Amino acid sequence: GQPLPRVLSVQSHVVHGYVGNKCAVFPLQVLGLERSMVVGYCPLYTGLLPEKKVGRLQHHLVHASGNPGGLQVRMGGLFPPASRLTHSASFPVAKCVWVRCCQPGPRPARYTPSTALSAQVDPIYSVQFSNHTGYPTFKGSVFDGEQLRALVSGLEANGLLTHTHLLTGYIGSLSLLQAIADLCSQLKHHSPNLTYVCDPVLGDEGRLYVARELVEAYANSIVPLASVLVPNQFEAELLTAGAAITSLDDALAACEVLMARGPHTVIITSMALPGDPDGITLVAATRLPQRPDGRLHGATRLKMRIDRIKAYFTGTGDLFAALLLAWMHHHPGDLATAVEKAVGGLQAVLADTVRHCGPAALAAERTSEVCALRELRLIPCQAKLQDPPIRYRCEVA
Ligand code: PLP
Ligand code: PXL
Repeated sequence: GQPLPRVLSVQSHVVHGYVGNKCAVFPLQVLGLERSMVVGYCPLYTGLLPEKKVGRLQHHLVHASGNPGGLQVRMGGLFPPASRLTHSASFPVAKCVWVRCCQPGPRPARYTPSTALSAQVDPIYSVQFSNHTGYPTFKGSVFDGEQLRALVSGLEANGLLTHTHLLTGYIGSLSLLQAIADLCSQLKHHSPNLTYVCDPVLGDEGRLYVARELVEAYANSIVPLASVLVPNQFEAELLTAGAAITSLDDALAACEVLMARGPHTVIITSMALPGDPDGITLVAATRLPQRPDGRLHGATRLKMRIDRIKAYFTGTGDLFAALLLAWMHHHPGDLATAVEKAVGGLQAVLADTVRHCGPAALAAERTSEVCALRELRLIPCQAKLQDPPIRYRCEVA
């Protein structure tokens, strides 16, 4: 079967608040890329298992998995009809799990220990700052390429460089970006099917917030290595030699240009189209075959219009990239569903944050207090990240 996901996420750390890895690690963990349970053999048990028993169950299942018995474990909710029960599946650890036997039978003589519990998210911090850079001040330090190489060599020496996914966001320095290119090649050596989800953070709305030299480095060294590229409108323009994107067709053309250089999937995450000041348009294109029974019956060019939320937030792109990675993993061959769930989770967090921060959502002056009030409310929205309310649907572009 599929190797269990292990994500290496190279992004910012902030002590207070939510950008970079603070926006990525928790969502990836609660979306099942951390501890998932592998379902094994259970001749006896049926019913709802309270939280305090989950640990025991988990322990038991680790030892029981890998055999073709037939137990289903699900978080909450109802079981699928018996005909849809499979021998094994994995689900995130939740407060309650349903357990039901589907194929009682003799206990096998030998249990194969599962590796499910080693599926995990490993963060590397590209910077460590007190808070995000939109606050009136910030303190901290930036990681460089040499420091990244040191960590990677430690992982390698212990046989820990076995990640199935690489996720990168804001990278402040050219030397770190070059080390990431090398890291990616090294990871591919161990996992030829590595999925590299790259948010090429360069700037937004016409403003560059990294050194110029990074544009070229992304275009030449990183884009060819990426599997899934998630630029915003400005970044897509920069990476396609500056041609303005002012229509859906321009956006699709930019996706083609970028895909031709390597990535199998390109999603322009937020575009302002002329004539639609109240909307944000997302455009997605993929070379991966899409399931005919998926949300858009195999379509590989998608668009989605989202109502613009009138508020200023930081970290939304980071959260989107993490959610997309998780949902693409859970819905292979159905990019439309993955995008809908990622957008649904993000919108739920934004709506809750707006509700919570009141007038500060719209304050033009970025005082520390305003910035702190606008921090994304990821943790209170855990349930909505896991089961996102879907208000926006993809359409065929
Ligand atoms: N292990 C397995 C396979 C189970 O099905 C259960 C179900 O209860 C447990 C462990 C723990 O439950 P109990 O404490 O009821 O034995
Ligand atoms: O969300 C992007 C981001 C990443 N890392 C740091 C930031 C920001 C945005 O402000 O300050 C340190």
